[in-house]
Amino acid sequence: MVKDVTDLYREFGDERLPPGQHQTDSFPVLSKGNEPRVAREEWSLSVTGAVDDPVTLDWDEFTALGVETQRQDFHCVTGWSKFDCDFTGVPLTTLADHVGVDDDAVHVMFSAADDYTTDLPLDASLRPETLLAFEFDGDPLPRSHGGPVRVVTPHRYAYKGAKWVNGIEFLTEPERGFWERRGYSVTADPWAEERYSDS
Ligand SMILES: Nc1nc2c(c(=O)[nH]1)N[C@H]1C(S)=C(S)[C@@H](COP(=O)(O)O)O[C@H]1N2
Ligand SMILES: [Mo]
Repeated sequence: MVKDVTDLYREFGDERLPPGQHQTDSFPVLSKGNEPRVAREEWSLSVTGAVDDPVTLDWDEFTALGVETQRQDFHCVTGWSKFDCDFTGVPLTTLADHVGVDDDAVHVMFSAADDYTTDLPLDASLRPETLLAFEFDGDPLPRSHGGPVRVVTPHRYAYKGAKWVNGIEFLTEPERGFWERRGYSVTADPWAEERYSDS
């Protein structure tokens, strides 16, 4: 069963396509550098910081948390949007319930095997649409798109979704990730065109 969340834009704007974006049917790849090769059997995810029970999950422990498939849109800050992407994965909210997030957590830092990081306020992170995705359109997520596991954030520009994700840290003070340190927006709402940190 596919949960269609493509109408989430109604919360943020009038049009499904955010301002300044154009639609594409292809799925471009945007990676800052080398694309790490990580096998499912070697992959693990550490969840640390302001939580009751820090954990490192392997593949079986991760997928046992509970998996769902969502139909989502994908908005890249460079201007392209791709509609109707079916991603299968574990919602971040499910993982957060598993570790127990502390009351003083306000922000989240995601890290990846290519040393990419990205940060997002807690409320924008803990939405039902934030998925740790491992399948795209029913197939294992291709390595170029972040396989074995990447984060997707259909309510935010796609640089908030760390490909090859291997760490999630709940923070009591905001910190900035790779692009956020280079001038990109912390909040990154596509319908408000929050592309840069000074806009
Ligand atoms: N680990 C990692 N995650 C990343 C990136 C990256 O370079 N490394 N690029 C980000 C950017 S800028 C975008 S637009 C999306 C692109 O995802 P795609 O290559 O699947 O289209 O991944 C984001 N996540
Ligand atoms: Mo991007």
